[in-house]
Amino acid sequence: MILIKFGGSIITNKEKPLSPRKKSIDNLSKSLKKIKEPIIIVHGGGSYGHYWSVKYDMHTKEKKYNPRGVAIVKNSMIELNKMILDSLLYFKLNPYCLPPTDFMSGNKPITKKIKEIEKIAKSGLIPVTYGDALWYGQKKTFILSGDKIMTHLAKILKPRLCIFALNEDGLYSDLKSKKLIYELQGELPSISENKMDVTGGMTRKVEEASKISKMGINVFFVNGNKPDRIVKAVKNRKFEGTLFRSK
Ligand code: IP8
Repeated sequence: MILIKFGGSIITNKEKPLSPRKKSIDNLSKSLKKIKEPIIIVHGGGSYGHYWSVKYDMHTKEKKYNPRGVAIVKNSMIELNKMILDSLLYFKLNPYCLPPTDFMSGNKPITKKIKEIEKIAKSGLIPVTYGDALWYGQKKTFILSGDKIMTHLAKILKPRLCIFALNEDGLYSDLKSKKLIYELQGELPSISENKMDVTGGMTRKVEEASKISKMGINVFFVNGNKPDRIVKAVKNRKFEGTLFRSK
């Protein structure tokens, strides 16, 4: 089984609020058609969830309860999710929408529910979930990142490979020269940040990838604008991106 995260910057234009990148979404869907193994998709918030989280100031003060913000972030994620589902359906794939409330109780994953996701994936459906604003008791909410979902799912389901589709070729050792890091094991590179990203951007991704690779699972950062690279990695032909080799 393969876990794939569609990063927010690949499915939306992060520079412009509420702007989907429909062509990129379609290209990703089309290439997934070539993967015969069961897959689970997680997607990020991009200029939908992150935009509203910033607008409603939900990213700074963890303790401030903002029901209006929660409602609006959730609604925007459903809107973005619907575009992904529509695209997968158009390319004759069978997505099965799973809002994270289906397998999370507040900020805790529900093991039994997550195990069910594997069964769904193996039954010919493609579970699709996403980062979201979640309620977790009394007047508390938090933004659950799709990257964190990847770690929760990987820990319980032990997929063969985790893929993060980014808007870059992978991780660069130097941003100016864009020198790609082909392989990492253990050591974490330093990362530059994107301000719109309320859940921690590339730093968070690298942290989660490193946690997953320590579970004995290979993690691959790949350019989602070149979805054939995803297919090649799944088919073990070539890793054209950054591979966090499992430990
Ligand atoms: O883009 C965050 O998910 P991410 C989703 O995977 C929201 O970090 C609602 C901002």
